Amino acid sequence: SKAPLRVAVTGAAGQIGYSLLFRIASGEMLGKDQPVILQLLDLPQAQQAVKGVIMELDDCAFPLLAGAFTTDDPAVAFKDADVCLLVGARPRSKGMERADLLTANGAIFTVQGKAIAENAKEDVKVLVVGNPCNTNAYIARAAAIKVGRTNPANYHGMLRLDHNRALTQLAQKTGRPVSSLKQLVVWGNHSPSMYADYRFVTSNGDSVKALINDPVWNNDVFLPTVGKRGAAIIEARGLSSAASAANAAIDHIRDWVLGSDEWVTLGVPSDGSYGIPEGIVFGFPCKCSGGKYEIIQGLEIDEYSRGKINLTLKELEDERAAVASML
Ligand code: NAX
Repeated sequence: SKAPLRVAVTGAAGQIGYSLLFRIASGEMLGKDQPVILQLLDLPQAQQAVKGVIMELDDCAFPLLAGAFTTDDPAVAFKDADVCLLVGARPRSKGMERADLLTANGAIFTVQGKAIAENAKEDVKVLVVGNPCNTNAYIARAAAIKVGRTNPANYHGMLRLDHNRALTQLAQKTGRPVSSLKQLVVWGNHSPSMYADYRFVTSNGDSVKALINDPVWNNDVFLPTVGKRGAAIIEARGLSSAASAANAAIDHIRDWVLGSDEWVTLGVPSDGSYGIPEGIVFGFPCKCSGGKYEIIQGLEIDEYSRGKINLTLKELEDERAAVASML
């Protein structure tokens, strides 16, 4: 049987953690034949709660769960990690300005990026879920690059929830099964500025744009619905998206590690593709195989799309400027 892989999860006591950990332990992320060890990180005051979650993990008797521990020390949590899911972040409190949120998270993700680069496996795969996830990933990557050792291409932000949200909107609009929809991409920042782009989407060979054939739906319904979905969930549930966010994190890592023939949206550090400045963590269409990903090249960017991409890029450039002095 396979040797266990080590999966570090931060913010393990939180609501996303509670949806995520059980699915990782049951093999849904890394494969039904792949044992895992869960290395959980949370703040000192949350250690007791994480211990309770580990008791429940124990009580599932998952055949693939080869171990689990909790710590408040990033060096311990990231030791020899193959995959790091950075879920814990500083939430925006009442009256907190956006700049304060960015710097509070900057402090967390510089520490964690450095600790990953010093302690994890050299080919570690890192996915930042905690918001603002693109810029947090950018910060962790910058801190990791200073240390060296790990692969700078492997610091990602999570756009997959936006991708999945958009897929279901398209399925409901066309009446086609979600599994039939291929070639969706969500460009940019995980924020309402994201650009969910269905110009290339097909369903069993049919163009979804042609099937929808409604010139105002994109601007008036689709983009606002996907862009403001997080707020709509909070409004309905009284709590932010958790199970769907955990599901998206599992999808992102599973496709990256185990491969995907279809396009997937990954938030990855730009290599300059599509004119996005190098290093900005941006939603791109990607293909994955052999544990590696590549950005799909050569897609036509029309004037409307360029405008949308520039807006979401501008937001990320502003965030980058706000944290520049910390890096
Ligand atoms: P919770 O508040 O339920 O849990 C967060 C946990 O993180 C807490 O247990 C807290 O103690 C811990 N934590 C805080 N700072 C930490 C640190 N420095 N090191 C380790 N642990 C730390 O939040 P939850 O609902 O689980 O959401 C977690 C994050 O995901 C938030 O930042 C949220 O904004 C973000 N989201 C990102 C999404 C995405 O698509 N990228 C969607 C869902 C979600 O909004």
